[in-house]
Amino acid sequence: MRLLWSLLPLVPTVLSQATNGSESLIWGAYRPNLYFGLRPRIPQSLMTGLIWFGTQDYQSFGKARHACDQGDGLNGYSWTTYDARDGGVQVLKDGPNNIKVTTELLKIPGGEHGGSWAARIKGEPLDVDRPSRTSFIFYAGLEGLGGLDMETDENENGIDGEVEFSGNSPELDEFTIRIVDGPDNEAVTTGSQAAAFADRIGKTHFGGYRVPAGNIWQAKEFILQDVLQHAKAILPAYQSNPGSYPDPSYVLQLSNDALSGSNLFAVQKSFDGKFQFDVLFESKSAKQKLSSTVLDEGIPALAEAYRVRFQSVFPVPESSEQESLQEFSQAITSNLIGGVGYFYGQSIVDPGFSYEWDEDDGPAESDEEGGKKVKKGARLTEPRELLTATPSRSFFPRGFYWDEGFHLLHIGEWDNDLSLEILKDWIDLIDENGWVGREQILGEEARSKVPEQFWTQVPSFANPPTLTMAVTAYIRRLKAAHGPSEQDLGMDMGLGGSQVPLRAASSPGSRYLEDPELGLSFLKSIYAPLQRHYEWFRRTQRGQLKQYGRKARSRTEAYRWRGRSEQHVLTSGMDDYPRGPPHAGELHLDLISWMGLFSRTMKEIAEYVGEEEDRVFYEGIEKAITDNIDDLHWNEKEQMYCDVSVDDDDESYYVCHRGYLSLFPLALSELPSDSPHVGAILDLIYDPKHLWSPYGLRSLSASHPEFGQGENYWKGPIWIQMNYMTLGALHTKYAAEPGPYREKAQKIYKELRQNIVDNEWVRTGYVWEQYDPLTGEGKRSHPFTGWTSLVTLILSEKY
Ligand code: 6A9
Repeated sequence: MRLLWSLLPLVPTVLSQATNGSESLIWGAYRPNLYFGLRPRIPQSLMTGLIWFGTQDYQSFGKARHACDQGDGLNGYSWTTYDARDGGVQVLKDGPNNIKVTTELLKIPGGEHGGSWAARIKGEPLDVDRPSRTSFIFYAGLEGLGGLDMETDENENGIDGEVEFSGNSPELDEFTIRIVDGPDNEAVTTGSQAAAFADRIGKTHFGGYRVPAGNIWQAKEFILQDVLQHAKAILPAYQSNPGSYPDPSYVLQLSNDALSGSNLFAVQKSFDGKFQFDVLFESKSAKQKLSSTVLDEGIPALAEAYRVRFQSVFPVPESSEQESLQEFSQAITSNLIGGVGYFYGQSIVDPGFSYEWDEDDGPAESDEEGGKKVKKGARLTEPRELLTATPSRSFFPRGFYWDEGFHLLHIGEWDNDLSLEILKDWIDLIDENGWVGREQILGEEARSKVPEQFWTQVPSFANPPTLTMAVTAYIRRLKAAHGPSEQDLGMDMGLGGSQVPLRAASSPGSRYLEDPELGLSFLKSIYAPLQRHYEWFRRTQRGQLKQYGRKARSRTEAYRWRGRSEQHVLTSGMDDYPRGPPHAGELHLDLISWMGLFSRTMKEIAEYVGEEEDRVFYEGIEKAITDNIDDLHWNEKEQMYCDVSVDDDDESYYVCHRGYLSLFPLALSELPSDSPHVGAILDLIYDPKHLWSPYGLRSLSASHPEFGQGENYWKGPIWIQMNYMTLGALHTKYAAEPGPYREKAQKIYKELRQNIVDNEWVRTGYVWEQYDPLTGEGKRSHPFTGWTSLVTLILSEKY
């Protein structure tokens, strides 16, 4: 989308970095837990945010908006356009305050310190026949070294016109922030006691605070406290006659006082009806003077360029609904990328924790006896940084390991190099033993969104290894861009010659796709940590084979999730999916299948980086795994794949629960197309008594006694990632390769894809964590963009 800048006469044509380098990723909406929060990808630096409340009454102040919260009762909020390099547009419908808020961000490259940006915050009543009175506070706070100062003349009544701050920090260098009003803002002027407050009406109010290091993320508390103090100073005078209380917009104001040495500043504007104001951040070394015109012209150009490119990267099949599907697809993609956050801070680990059945030989020995070299007890780690997508901006605004593999498949199609930057950060989290925590709760702000009992991560617990899917997807794109064309390979797809669409076309300006040498050195740089990670899985999640007699062809490949409890296998990602009782001898079908995928992807990576010996090694393990999936996990009587375990008499037995677990060997393309087991799984998939619903595949068979029972998290509800995996396997393998089940696979593929697309939530744009297996309605956390954003890939058939 670099072409955008050629459309803008205002912006110098010689831009320092018109590439997809990491320089263009320094600024972003990297506080996705907030409705609108910009920060740079720098550990301690400038943090900005937006707070607003209604002034139609006093109560609405108690519901001031800042961090995304389902309890705020917004009628939806999502980026509708968002590109990490250029910026985007977000629409927030605040029904309770009768205001539709739009936040726009335009990133403007230039200079040596991450560039400049311009943000516009505007609003209009949702219902023009009802009042819409609001107050908006924009804040900027500086953490770490440097300074921030207000340059504007002010007095105790506030500020007229533009507000300017200047600041500096080691990484951002010198910058200014200006806050500029739109043309037609109106303040409330007619409320009760207007005359008494005339001097302050229509002014911009402000506050400056000295906030201790590491506490800027709590800006809302400091700022609203100031408003409250101000209100408390005014209101007692009216207490004798509550009917005489001033209009809230005259009272709920910042104090217009900034302590010297403040590192957090807030600027407040109050409106009656429609409004607009801009925040212009100028990086001094870019030598550009921004004005509101840059937004007037830049945002429509960005939105149009985005729309056009979106249609070519993620085409939606032709139908009468093509346009609305396109809009949905564009919004979930934008919100996924607009939901990328930058996190920095310490996390909590407990290396000594384990359940009694986690150990192969009974409970772990304690330190004192010298058996285990780990120290028990939770402790803080060194601070770590992470750029990552987030599943849900309100509920889960942080990184989740197995979610991220799917997010990266999607992001990589839009912005290859962004997906590699994120991947690299995750790979840097792989510790010296090869472990990565499932949930990345880095720093106090992230921790504030998590109940304490979930804070601690355990370095012997895993999560499905999905990150390498992002690596092999990148290798595919590289090959498409530089390898022999499909035509050369004698695979002309009937598209009329050489114009086979290359995936590389989806990431214009991608340095890592354009330069195969750079690509190769990137892959080589992540290869060793990936190997360490792989070995960690094979070592720590190994299952015992001794009770399984001579059944297994491979004597090494069997796996078991560590860290399960009686009720949950959180590590598997399918938290309450039915399993057998915990036992050191149980073997998990999903984990051995994931290890098959991990081995296959490592094989492909080894091949690409030219590690022939390793390639042969991974291929061998992959084969041993597929052998053992059949030998250990196939139950001929039930005609399904199952977990297995060991009873009190040391006899092995099957643990069979029809549902997502049964699909794994197929969903991860581990069965040959002509295996009769493919036929059995397809029957299970297509049976409405079991997994088939008009809304997608259910996690548990509708005929299972536990269907819909208990927590009912993974006991029936429809999850989009499992549907995506199954569709992918059908599309790329079982419906594509000749074989006895091909036709059935094609039919199921077509109908399942249609069922997903036909869902009501696709039409309304309200996306949820999961969907009801009987009605298709959204369930649990909302909005929840991760998982469901895969619908973009399903629509455009990118697997
Ligand atoms: C609980 C409660 C505000 C559960 O999407 C992230 C994960 C998935 O990886 C997993 O497969 N979700 C799925 O079963 C959400 C996990 C939330 C755990 C933390 C904290 C906070 O409530």
